[in-house]
Amino acid sequence: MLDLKLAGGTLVTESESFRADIGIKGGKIACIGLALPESRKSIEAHGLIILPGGVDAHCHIDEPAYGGARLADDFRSASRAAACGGTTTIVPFVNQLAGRSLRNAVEDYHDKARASLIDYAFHIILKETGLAQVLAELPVLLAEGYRSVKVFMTYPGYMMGDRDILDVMKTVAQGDGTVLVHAENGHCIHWLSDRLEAMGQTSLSAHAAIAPPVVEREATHRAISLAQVAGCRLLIVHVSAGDALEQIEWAKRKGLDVLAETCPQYLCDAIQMGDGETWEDAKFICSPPPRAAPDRERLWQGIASASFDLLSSDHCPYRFDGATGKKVLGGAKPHVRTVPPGLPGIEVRLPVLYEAGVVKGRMSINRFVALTSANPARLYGLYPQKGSLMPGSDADLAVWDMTSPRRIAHAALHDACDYTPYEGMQVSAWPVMTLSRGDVIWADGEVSGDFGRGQFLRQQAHRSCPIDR
Ligand code: DUC
Ligand code: ZN
Ligand code: ZN
Repeated sequence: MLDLKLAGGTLVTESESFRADIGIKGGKIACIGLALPESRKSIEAHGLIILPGGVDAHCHIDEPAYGGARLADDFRSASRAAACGGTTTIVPFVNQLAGRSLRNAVEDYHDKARASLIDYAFHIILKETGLAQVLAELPVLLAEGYRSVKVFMTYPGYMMGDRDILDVMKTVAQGDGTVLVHAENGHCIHWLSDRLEAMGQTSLSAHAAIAPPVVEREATHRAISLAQVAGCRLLIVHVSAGDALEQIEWAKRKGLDVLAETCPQYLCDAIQMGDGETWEDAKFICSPPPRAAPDRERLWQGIASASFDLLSSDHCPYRFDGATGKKVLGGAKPHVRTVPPGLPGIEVRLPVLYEAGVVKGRMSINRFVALTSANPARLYGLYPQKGSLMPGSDADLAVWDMTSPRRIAHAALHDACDYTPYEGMQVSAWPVMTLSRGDVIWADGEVSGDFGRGQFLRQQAHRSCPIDR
């Protein structure tokens, strides 16, 4: 006897789309087919499309304040918003804390994550100091399933030199992990920023000029070279520019172990600031900066040619109003140096990418599943527990109504931020029901399920989940 049956829907995986019922037992997918055993409960899914729940492998939740700015979301609100947008697994970031052990930071973050509605794994973000202790602690943490470590090539307090990055890469490689790199050359950014400021160019429109594609391209190539020297698997996160993508394609052609991620804000025409003079434009400030149409088109080509391995939200929700978000340092007009970079996007990631990608004919729905669910699960060692509709996988499902167009409005979203940069964007489809390990947690516009039901996921060594290139 099954616990639950979803009957009459069309199932979509990364490789095919077909009509079948899904049987669920003990939180797992028990069977798929057309003549399933009896079930205690049944959900009618006729006319609906069933995808593996989304895996959002890049989101910032309840991290320490940076420059006085605080993220709006804790695990409760972020996991709620994720679920309402069809995402069933999140991978946010533990931050190394000054003067504390990494173990301590991981334990703190576990305490915060106990409020989650959905399952989660953790990446670790490193700072520029305390490396000796980090290198001593990492091997055990990697073996325990914290197998992805992010380093920065920019930002005061975070910007690591090449030698330190090499040490981190070697240690992570020895623990079968992946190094994530924020690839922007901080020296160039600070130098350009000083020069533009001296010329009086401090409006938000200067952001793109302070961090132009060459700054991303150079850092991307350097990160690739460092990873090659250290023999480490590398993932370049939030790629925004065609020139950076070219370096990644070069590395992939050489057979290097290099993976790449981009995000909706680098692909969608909707992400366009005005002249940079008003606070409204702060809603579009993230790093790297969103580029113009030719770069967006180049990234779409990279998606078509499988140069990108995953699509994540980089949800980084600073509130627009109030003193702890985008306006943390205030002022009558925004100043490019003082607006914290980051956009909210955990709930809209899937509908926005479905619209801009599948509806616009730039990728198949199966490729959409691969990039937003199966691949992130694979490359972070969570597959096939997550990202899959196979019997034995967790019954994490997103049930989509492809015939329910709507305009995105922050008022209808479920995060704790106070705006969406996609306000007013028309989308054709939305996940109308989300199941996590067989529990319905979002349906008919209502969130259900207990906060705190989410479980921590240890990342397996990526060699056990090879990614199809
Ligand atoms: N990098 C991120 O990954 N997210 C937000 C800001 C940043 O610089
Ligand atoms: Zn980053
Ligand atoms: Zn990020």
